[in-house]
Parts: sequence; C-alpha cells; structure tokens
Amino acid sequence: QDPKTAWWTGSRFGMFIHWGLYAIPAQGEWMMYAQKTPVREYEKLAGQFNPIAFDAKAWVKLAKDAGMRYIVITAKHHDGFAMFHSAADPFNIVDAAPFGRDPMLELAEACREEGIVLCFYYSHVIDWHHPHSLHKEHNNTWDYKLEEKRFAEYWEGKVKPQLRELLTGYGRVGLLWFDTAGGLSEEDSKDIVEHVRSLQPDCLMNSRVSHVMGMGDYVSKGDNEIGMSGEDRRPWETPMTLNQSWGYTTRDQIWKTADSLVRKLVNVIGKGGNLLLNVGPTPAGEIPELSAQRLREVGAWTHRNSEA
Ligand code: FUL
Repeated sequence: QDPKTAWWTGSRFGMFIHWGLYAIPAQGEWMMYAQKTPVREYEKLAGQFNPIAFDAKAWVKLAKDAGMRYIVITAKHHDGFAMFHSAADPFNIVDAAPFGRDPMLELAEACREEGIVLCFYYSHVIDWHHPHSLHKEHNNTWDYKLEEKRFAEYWEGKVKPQLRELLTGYGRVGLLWFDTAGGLSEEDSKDIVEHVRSLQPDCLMNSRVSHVMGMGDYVSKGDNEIGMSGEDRRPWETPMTLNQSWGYTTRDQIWKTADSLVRKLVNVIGKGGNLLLNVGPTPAGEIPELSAQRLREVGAWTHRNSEA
C-alpha cells in the first residue's frame, strides 16, 4: 500500500459535484457542445449566474451524513468556465458573474472544519471556450478553426496557470480529477503530472490525466462501471450518478433507489474500490432535495450497519 494513496483508499466513498453555468439551461453539462452554442451566447449565462442559496457548510454536512469522506467538485468542466477566482482567465465565477464569491474558497474552509478532503475536477483537454484548446474529437468547431489552433497558448496560458491557482490558493487538495485526455501527447501528459507534483507532491491524480498507459495514481473506471479485470491490483474508483446525467437537468428523472445505491456501494467496496457518487446542484446553488434525501438514506443505512 502506497502511503500517499492510503487516505483515499481508506475513504471508500466520496461526493462528486458537477456544478457550473450549464445548470441554468438544465440540460446537462454537454449542452454547449450538443447545441453548438456560440461562445458569445454561452457567456451570457455567466451574467445570469447568481447562486445565492449556495451554502458550503450544508453541502459538506450532507456529504458527511452520507458517510462520504472526500468531495470532488468541477473547478472547470468542458465549457471552460472556472468556478473559482482565476487571474489566468476572466471567464470565471468571480469576474464574470454577479455572484462575486469564490465557492471553492468557501468549500475549502467548510471541508477543513469538518475533516472532509477537498478535491478538484479539472477538464484539462476539452475547453469549448478557449480558442486554442485541442481534443481528439470534441472541439468547438463552430467558433474556431482547427487549423488555427496553437495548443501551447491554451496549455501554458490557461491550464497550467489555473492548476497553479487551484494548488496554491485553497490549502491541501486531495486529488485532481482529470477527464477526457484524448489527443494529449505523452510529453504534455508528463508535463502536467510534473507540474502538479511540483506544486503539491501529495496531491493524487486519476488515470484520466492521460491515455498513456499507467499514468495517474489510481484508475478511474468508466462512468458507472464497477470492478477491475484480471489481476490488476491498482486502486480504482467508480464515478456514478444518482440519475443518468452529471450536471443538473430537469429532463432526466430516472433516479436510482436508496436500496440500489446501497447495493452498488457495497458491491464497489467489496471489490476493493471507491465510489464517487455525483450530485448536480441547481443554478440557485442547492443540491436537489431528492438527491439529498437519497444520500441521507444511504448514510443512515451505513451508520446502522457499522454500529451493529
Ligand atoms: C465524462 C465527461 O465528459 C462527463 O461530462 C462527466 O464529467 C463524466 C464524469 O466524465 O467523461
């Protein structure tokens, strides 16, 4: 057992939070891409984003009640909007939205008080807002031309500076959850891993940091996929949603029951993995009551059975 990953493998159960501008149209976090929304149009959502009901303490308390030990929240998803104050790009919640608060700072403080480990999701390759991000397939081709891409401008000008901000301004970051690395070169993959290590040597990284085999400190399974194959002994985690989408949506009302969630949790833990269970907060900043209720039910079951 690697001492660096011990806190994480011992945690077993974490809260995943997909929260961003995409909560406003409420059609999931891929909406911008699916509808080819022009950047100038999408930016208008920031002008409306004012989640005044956001209460970091309440979210952390809910995670705790559910029996979760760490929180992974979208600091930046594929739409490129930073949910933290960023000097590297004004397209962020403090500079571009009327809200004017940095929810990541508030969460960091609430987590510290409650002994929950705060972690950040960061979409390092897909970024539909930035003119120079470049992914293998999912690019913003309605605003930008592929042949005009200068990837280094995105990498050095946004990704690395923003990671530096996240790793220097919020205290200890338990792990960085990277995603959809399609097309990232081996050289850039190593570069980002070294960058993170130089800033917080103990911060873990998931395997989605790169498609180059064996990178990352643990294996992120496919979405909702449980278990490792063969004799692979690396630590692993299943990311799972309560319904069928990650970002808040009013369309998807197919919810897993508390009973089914408990079985999935036991299944994952029994096979030696971690479960990262997702909630999608509303544009007002609240975790939908039905999701909160499910998590509390799972927590109640866990508490009952750990006392017995
Ligand atoms: C996927 C992303 O594209 C989804 O939007 C979501 O974040 C999921 C956890 O990972 O690869």
